[in-house]
Amino acid sequence: MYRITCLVFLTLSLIACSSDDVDVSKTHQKPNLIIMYVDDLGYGDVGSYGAVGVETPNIDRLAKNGVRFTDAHSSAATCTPSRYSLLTGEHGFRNKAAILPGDAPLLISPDQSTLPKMLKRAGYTTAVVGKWHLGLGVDDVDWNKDIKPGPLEIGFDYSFLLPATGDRVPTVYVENHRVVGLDPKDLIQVSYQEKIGNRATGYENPEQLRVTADAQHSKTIVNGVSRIGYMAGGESALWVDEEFPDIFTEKAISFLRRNKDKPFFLFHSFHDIHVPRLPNPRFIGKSTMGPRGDAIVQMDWMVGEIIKELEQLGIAENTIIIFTSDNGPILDDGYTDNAEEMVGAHKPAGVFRGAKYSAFEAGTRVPTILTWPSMVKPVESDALVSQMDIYASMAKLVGVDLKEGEAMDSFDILDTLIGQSKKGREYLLKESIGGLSVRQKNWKYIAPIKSTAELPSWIYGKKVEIGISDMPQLYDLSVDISEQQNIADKNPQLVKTLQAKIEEIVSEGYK
Ligand code: NG6
Ligand code: CA
Repeated sequence: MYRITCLVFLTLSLIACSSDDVDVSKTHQKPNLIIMYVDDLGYGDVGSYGAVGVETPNIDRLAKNGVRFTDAHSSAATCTPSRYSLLTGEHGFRNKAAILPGDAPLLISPDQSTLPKMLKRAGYTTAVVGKWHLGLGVDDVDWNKDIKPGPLEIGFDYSFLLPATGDRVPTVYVENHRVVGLDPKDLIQVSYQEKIGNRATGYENPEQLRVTADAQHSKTIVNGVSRIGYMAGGESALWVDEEFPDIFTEKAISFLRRNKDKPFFLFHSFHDIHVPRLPNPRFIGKSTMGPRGDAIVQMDWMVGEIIKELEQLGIAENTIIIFTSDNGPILDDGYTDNAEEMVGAHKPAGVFRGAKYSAFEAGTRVPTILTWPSMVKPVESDALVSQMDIYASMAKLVGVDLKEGEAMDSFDILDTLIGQSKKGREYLLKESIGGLSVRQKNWKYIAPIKSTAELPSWIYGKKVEIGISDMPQLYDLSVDISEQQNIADKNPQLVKTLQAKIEEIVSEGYK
């Protein structure tokens, strides 16, 4: 009861503060926010969501002490659109967000509203550490000069990035505007079209590889692993994949230490458990599932280090942690790392059908936990929520009035996110490879496409069910959680209504 009263008071006082007389940025109680954004982590991949074959004690501790969501979603079944939505509060398709190459320009315009900018209006200091994959610069980025616009131009005060993905060049870190450790006499060149420079490639020199890869991942070899794209130069700046957990943790912790006395937002964006999965040697063999499981153990260790640091700094009580993933799980995503062979009884997607890329539930339904020790009591919530809703909900919490059109697909569901209510969204549109689907309560409708020939060709090599077809699909998740019985034929009226709803949300937004 005390917590509820306290929270209501806090929220109300912050809202009151947002009017002219009091400066909210001076309010002591404003909570810190850390979003721990794991890459490709499936619903069933952590202990508190049913994992076998890997233990995740730190994440399980979060789940035990916070709100554990069972129907929470990324906005899309792939990375770039999900990240775009998390940071802007709008669907990726509104800005044609799709999986970006490593040399793509910045997808979010410096003129756009963003979650970190909104929090800065409330006095927060902001940082992003880890995977970016939202593009950098304009046109052809020159990696040897100031790389901008980037995170600093869209609301982050500090950034330390893995620019795209672990499997894409350039394989260097970018801190604020600069590549870290670059030798000006050995300039970086990147191409996604043709081979440049003398570095070996996977297709020419397979004997140099530590892991074999598919054709797309067989270009420039760095650290014994071939990547997507070609890269020349920058030898002194090349990353070592096995160092990711320590380097990203160190950068995140330094940010926490520097900002412990004032409200901050840290977007802690993990490389794990994306491919290539090359965990640090101290995590090898710590699961029964090979590199994919060991990468989960490594990721859980990173979570634990942050929690420990918050406790040591004395700021854990008033820090909100949101732990979640950018899309569902995938076993083989281009490298032969035995993920399929060693999965055993473990179910990466839990009971859900599909995987990363898929319109079925597993594409976007991801483990999602919110903790806030001083305010939030442990509870399980089956509310339908989206990562896009963090934006409007946080705005409410910190007393920022959103501008007209800002975060247009984001709902203020603060009470639900902090476990005070079980009321979720009425509708949630989802993007997956090739198409759109919509949830309305327990109904799931997947819109048909004219022809499956519209799907990108690389997807056919995948052993995942994309879920999109040329037939309408309707599932009743209340009795068919694994989407096995397509009942579209029996419910033509509902199919029509949900198809119209998709078109309405696309053209006008949610009403
Ligand atoms: C795909 C890659 C895949 C992965 C994905 C991005 C191929 C065949 N597949 O295009 O390996 O990199 O992009 O993953 O190239 S995500 O989690 O960042 O969306
Ligand atoms: Ca991803």
